[in-house]
Amino acid sequence: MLYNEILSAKQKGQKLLAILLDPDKIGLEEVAVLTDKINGSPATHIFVGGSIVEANIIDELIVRLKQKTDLPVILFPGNPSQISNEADAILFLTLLSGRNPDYLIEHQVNAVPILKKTKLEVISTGYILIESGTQTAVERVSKTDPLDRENPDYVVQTAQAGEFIGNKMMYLEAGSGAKNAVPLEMIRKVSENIQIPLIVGGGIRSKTAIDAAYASGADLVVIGTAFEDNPDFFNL
Ligand code: 1GP
Repeated sequence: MLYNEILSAKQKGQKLLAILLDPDKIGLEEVAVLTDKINGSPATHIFVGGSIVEANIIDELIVRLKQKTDLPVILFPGNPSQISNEADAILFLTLLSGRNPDYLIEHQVNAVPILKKTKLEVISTGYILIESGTQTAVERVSKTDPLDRENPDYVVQTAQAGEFIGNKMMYLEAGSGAKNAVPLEMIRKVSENIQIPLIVGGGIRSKTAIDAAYASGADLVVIGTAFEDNPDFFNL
């Protein structure tokens, strides 16, 4: 099971890296080349998802990915229409930073009949959006406000609430293409106060920033835009 592998990596102090592919932003004809780059990178996982993707594109994208890589593919869905049985697992997200019931329970309920027809491993994941300097797609689509980047204690409290509710992982998100990534001090405080694996993403654009996130306590870092903009990002 993928979750057990992630948990065991955390326990051993092995850091994980996911490359996020947004099917809206990449053409199917690019997949073969991108997968070669991913195979030559330190990535341990591929996340697939975006705020406004159609399901039929996702299926085809994952089929093509799987032809070229053995890395696990985990869905990172914006809504229940983005579920594909071609993937290995799904982050079953709860937007803990927001107060929009659609993203707290409505989408999750609607996803169940779809998930029941798949063999996807479902990984309950708390999702906390942190203010990043400009409005991000997650804020726009979810119609929620991010949490204050100057108030790490409230973010810790939110992450702990998610852990008490039963989330198996926690995702600190600045938003794709964020101007400012999640503050390192916030990563540190959250990681010191939860036991479950900590994912960090949004606005991370350099190897130095990836290492700083790991050093602060991130177990898995997500890279989307930096790889999209330059598929040779990891070879520089
Ligand atoms: C977005 O955390 C991911 O959900 C990745 O963000 O595109 O800024 O790398 P970037």
